[in-house]
Amino acid sequence: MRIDVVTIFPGYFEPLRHALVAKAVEKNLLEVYIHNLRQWATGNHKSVDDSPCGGGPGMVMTPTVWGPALDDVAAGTGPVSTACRLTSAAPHANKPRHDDLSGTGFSGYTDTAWIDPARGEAPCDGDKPVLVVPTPAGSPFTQEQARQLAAEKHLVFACGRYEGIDQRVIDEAAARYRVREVSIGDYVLIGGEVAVLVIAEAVVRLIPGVLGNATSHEQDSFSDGLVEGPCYTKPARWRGRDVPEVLLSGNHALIDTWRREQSLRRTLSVRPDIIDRLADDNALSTDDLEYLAQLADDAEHHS
Ligand code: 6GU
Repeated sequence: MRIDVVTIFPGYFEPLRHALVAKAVEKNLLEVYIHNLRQWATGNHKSVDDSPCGGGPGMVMTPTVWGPALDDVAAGTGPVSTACRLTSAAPHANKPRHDDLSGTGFSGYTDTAWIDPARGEAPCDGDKPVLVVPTPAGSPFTQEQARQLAAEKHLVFACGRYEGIDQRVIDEAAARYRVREVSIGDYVLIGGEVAVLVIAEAVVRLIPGVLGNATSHEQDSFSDGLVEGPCYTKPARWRGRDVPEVLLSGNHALIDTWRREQSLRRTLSVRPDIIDRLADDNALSTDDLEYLAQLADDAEHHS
């Protein structure tokens, strides 16, 4: 996968040179390029914003800078043609590793183009890169979207600051990109940079080969719609608290049932909306429903 990020604060993306994303870069599963939007600014002050049409507070990022920037990122032209790849901060990072997947038959992401017919996209649009525009006015970013983005070959992130980017930039970019305006939650950040770090981490960990254990994200929160229950490690007793006995029983059928129940219990407690939705979609088993009914019963007897 290739990721391009356009921002007026390239320094925000230093964390990508560490930990998991850096691992993906080291394993040649990922290339990351960070571009300073000001490279496309003209005029003495290299300004990237202007006052909002119709009045109001703050500033709006101007289409005359964003337009050429996104053209160059899509085409690999201009400053993009000579941009430096982000490198891992780890020593020896650019030497091949014993677990390097290149040449092991992993053949890229061509078969899973994510098309959104609701946006008037046609199947041939699958060749276009996905332009992710983080904004509190976007549709909610979910684990399902992370999975879809992880199957893409080329993601471009456009970080807005101030009140946002002139909407014509986003509308017009649909000629060269599949555009996704996404929000990471119901609160307002100062700019899109931190949201891009969040989205990039959620996506990169799902690229095949990035996580050590191929099945470890099959058990993630949200992979089956529920949040995960609690987890434990040794020692079996710590400060007078015991690891739940079932986890030490070696009975994997019992353990699976217990984990499912813990997951249901925690989801009901922190995200009752998820339980309601899964029930409406008939996505809960008879066992699940029985356990939830039992929880409701217990709650009744305690009140
Ligand atoms: Cl994606 N961007 C900004 N600027 N603020 C946000 C957001 C994104 N998601 C929630 N708040």
